[in-house]
Amino acid sequence: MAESAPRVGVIMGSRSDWETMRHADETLTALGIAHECRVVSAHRTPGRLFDYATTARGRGIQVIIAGAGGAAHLPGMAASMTPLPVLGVPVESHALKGMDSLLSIVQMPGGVPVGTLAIGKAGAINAALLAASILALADPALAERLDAWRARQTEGVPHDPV
Ligand code: RP5
Repeated sequence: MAESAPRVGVIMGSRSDWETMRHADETLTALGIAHECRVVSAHRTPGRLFDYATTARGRGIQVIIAGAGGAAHLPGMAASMTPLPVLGVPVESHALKGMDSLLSIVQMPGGVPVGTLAIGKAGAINAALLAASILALADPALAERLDAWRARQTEGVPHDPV
């Protein structure tokens, strides 16, 4: 089930985003999807962002998950430099609870899409699941693993509240 070359690139603006973005990493791992995780800051390492976004497709990356907080330009700038689907995760900021991150990521101009997820952990998990859904369109084995993951989730919901 394990894959080798990364198909999903998980990038984040800072190590401080890892506590959120590790949930994308863990979900991709649970689904057996080869991926890589990198710190790439739109503001502090613009050259690294350029290199990452412009070479991702050629390296075999098929979906990019980008998480950032505050003035969260990473997903949009990545999307501006690659035709790959980019899924944006707004990281919860201290000052504005992630509303700044959300609005920075979601309000893209027509022509450069970013699929924006929920703020925080739920967004990171769902970005990984959405990446899995995209890849599963052309990967029947992954589609089966995703179906099984969803079935386990459904079975794990208790009937009783306590
Ligand atoms: C953004 O600024 C990062 O994505 C992070 O969410 C936020 C704060 O970064 P640090 O100051 O914690 O490195 O670029």
